[in-house]
Amino acid sequence: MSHAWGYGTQDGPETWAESFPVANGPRQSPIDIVPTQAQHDPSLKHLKLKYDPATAKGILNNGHSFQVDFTDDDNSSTLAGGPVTGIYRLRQFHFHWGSSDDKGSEHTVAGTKFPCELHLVHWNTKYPNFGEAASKPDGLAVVGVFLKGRQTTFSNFDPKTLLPAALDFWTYEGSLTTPPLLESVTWIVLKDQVSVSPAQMAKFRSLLFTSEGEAPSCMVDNFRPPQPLKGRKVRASFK
Ligand code: B30
Ligand code: ZN
Repeated sequence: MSHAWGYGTQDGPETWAESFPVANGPRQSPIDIVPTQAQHDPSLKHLKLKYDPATAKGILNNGHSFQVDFTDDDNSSTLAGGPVTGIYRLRQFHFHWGSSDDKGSEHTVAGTKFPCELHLVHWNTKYPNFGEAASKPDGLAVVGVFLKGRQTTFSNFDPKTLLPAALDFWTYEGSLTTPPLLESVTWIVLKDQVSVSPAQMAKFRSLLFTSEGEAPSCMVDNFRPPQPLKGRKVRASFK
């Protein structure tokens, strides 16, 4: 599918507010996470992620990333615990990455950028479907995982294989990081990074933003930079 927005100079993050004024809203994402400013919250539950690889439907280049979609008509693949109440169903996961290893993540940690960031997107089952949930303040929960290039194997589509061993996280109230930038996301950003091989990063960077017949443009630097915190508190699940 194609969009009126993108990541270029003419249609990139600096221009999104013209069509999506919430771009300047009170709870926009991503943010720079400053660990020394985050407050450990002992009341945060441990994060429960249950993923059934059989629910993976297919893979799609959506013109701004690639995403893997999941069937979400039952609770086969879910997120619970952490900062959220109730059960959230996995809808899709996708990535944001850079043209080189010195950038690419959306969230940053004390200013540090990572080469890639995975987003596992879930919706609150107190709403009837993803579309309804996407406009509610507690409608979505996205788990963010930083990826760095390292010699390793990057196996299959079981989302669990995309996660670090420990699930220590930071959490804050934010938004979608692409238009429509809806302020409906409880962000759960994992502290530990996952390694991907340089060959895998090269494959990400060889995807195209463009459709057939257009002048090819590599899909790189598809990230929004950190947005103002505007008084929000970031909580940490760990000391
Ligand atoms: S993110 O995790 O904050 N980067 C959406 C979900 C998660 C994030 C950003 C956006 C989302 O659901 N957007 C609306 C649906 N999209 C999805 C698509 O298939 O391709 C349509 C759209 O934007 O208008 Cu692109
Ligand atoms: Zn994303």
